[in-house]
Amino acid sequence: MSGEQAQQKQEADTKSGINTIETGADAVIKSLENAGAEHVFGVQGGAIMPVYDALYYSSMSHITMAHEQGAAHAADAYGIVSGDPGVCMATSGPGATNLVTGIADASMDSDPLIALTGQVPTDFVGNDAFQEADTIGVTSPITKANTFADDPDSVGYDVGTAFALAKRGRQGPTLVDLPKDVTNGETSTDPGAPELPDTYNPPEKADSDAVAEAAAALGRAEKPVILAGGGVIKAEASNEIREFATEYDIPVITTMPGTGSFPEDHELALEGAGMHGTGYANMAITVTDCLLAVGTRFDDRLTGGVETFAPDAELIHIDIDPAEISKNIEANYPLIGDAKAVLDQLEDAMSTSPSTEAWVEQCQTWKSEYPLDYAAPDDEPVKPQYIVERFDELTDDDTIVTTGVGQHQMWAWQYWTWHQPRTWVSSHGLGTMGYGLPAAIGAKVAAPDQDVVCFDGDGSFLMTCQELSVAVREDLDITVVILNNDAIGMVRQWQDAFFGERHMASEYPWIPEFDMLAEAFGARGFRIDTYDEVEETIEEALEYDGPSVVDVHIDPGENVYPMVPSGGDNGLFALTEGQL
Ligand SMILES: Cc1ncc(C[n+]2csc(CCOP(=O)(O)OP(=O)(O)O)c2C)c(N)n1
Repeated sequence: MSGEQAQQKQEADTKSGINTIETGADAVIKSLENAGAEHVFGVQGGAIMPVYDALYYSSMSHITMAHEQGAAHAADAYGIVSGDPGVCMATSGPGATNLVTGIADASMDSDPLIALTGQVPTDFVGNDAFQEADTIGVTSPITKANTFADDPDSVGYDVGTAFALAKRGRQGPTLVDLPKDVTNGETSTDPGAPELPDTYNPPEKADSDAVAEAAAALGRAEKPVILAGGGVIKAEASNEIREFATEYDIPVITTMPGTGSFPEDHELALEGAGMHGTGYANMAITVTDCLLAVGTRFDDRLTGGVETFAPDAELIHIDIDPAEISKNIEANYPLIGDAKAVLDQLEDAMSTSPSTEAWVEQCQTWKSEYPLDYAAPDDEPVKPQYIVERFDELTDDDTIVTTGVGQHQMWAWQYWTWHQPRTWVSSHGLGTMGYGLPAAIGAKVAAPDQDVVCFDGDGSFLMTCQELSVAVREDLDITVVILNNDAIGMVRQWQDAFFGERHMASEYPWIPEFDMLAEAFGARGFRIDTYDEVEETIEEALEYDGPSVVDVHIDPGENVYPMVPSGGDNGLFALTEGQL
């Protein structure tokens, strides 16, 4: 190392942050630092190199991912766990298009994320230059806002605005496309703290007359239910939900993104409703006469058929985004505003308490009639539900769980007991296989003191398993549990139920030995084939201080129940295939 290199290295190691702004790239990094960002997930490449060069002196750490999709999912999970936008970065062309799945995922789940993409120099745009893609065009439908930076003096503001927009109001992904001449261009402008555009004023409080009417409707109800969506967690309104539910004795159902917003060991918890929700949640949501829905977009996996969804209920819908009101389900009492603020308003406006004693008792009866349950005979392969339960019992309540997409995701959701917000990190709206491992990396970076367990499917793991190299390099203590059924099981389950058992392209005649694959990456690998091996292996994997993979060979024939078929009636959930 030359003397100059050594001095540079020493300066970079002090991580003092950007002190002097000389280029657009410096302004980009300074803007992120001003916003309080601490980590960037990304992959290098030609058009983004000036920005990476500025990162050399930054106080932020950079986690080099194996694939840009991994960078976007890691940043997305970081945003879910920390509440602050996760930052991902990629070069132009394939770097940017590789981010697209992760950005779309964040968009569907309203997760705070900022993507910075390199772009060819402005003069080359439109010439089919090397690694040119129309990133703005491609990401317009899947970002809350995206900007083509056109001036070194304003590029720092563009990044600050994108950061602020990702976090404020209805959260979501934003993107700034950074042409190389702009990031290389001279400027000395410090963008200061991130600022929202003057034109963006997300609502805070709801109209007070509307709140009074909603409070009166709730006071008259005999069978009220609270439906807590992802917006409750995003708005930090979990305490308000708990206080409201407890004060008025109202059972609480959580949507999948709302998981963790209400503790499932509470007697009023009915857990999740919808396609693979609990029988008791689905009974309650079908029979309720007043649904207080908070921060939910009434996704079709939750509602089933809209005609049969909560057919007898008056709907009070609290949401920060007016576009969600009556989009899928007609709202009788729309309350537009921040979930936390509006719940406070509603609480103040309540003059009568609903009398819910008989209703709560009815919900308890459903709980005992339709418990989540599975059979686990000794002479059959290990059941996935048992593995989820044992991990739950052997870890702390604040353990963060990430997942891929498929049956394993549903078993993790159903059989884990959720205690806290920001511990369930999954791909809900987009349903992205491969989300689990990079999400575990992002979650661990956001919360280094919490355990992180990723439940994955063999198919989902194969989509992003290269990110294991990152977990090893960064020495991240995460445990990946593959519920391995030699198949893309959720597809196989649907083929059995709806496609005459024709297993077209859903079974894997050969898959890698995942424990050995883990070891090849430098992680610890474990394998479970029988119940006898479960306890000791789980303990060993959890105790290992670094990334580990537990390849659990589960019963390949196991299916997820309860199930409401797509577009079906939640009240007619099936407990077995024969009932579908
Ligand atoms: C990227 C992507 N491709 C395809 C699908 C369609 N899909 C949904 S679930 C599923 C099966 C997932 O298999 P696996 O990860 O092994 O989990 P399992 O269902 O077996 O638990 C598939 C293919 C998807 N959700 N995401």
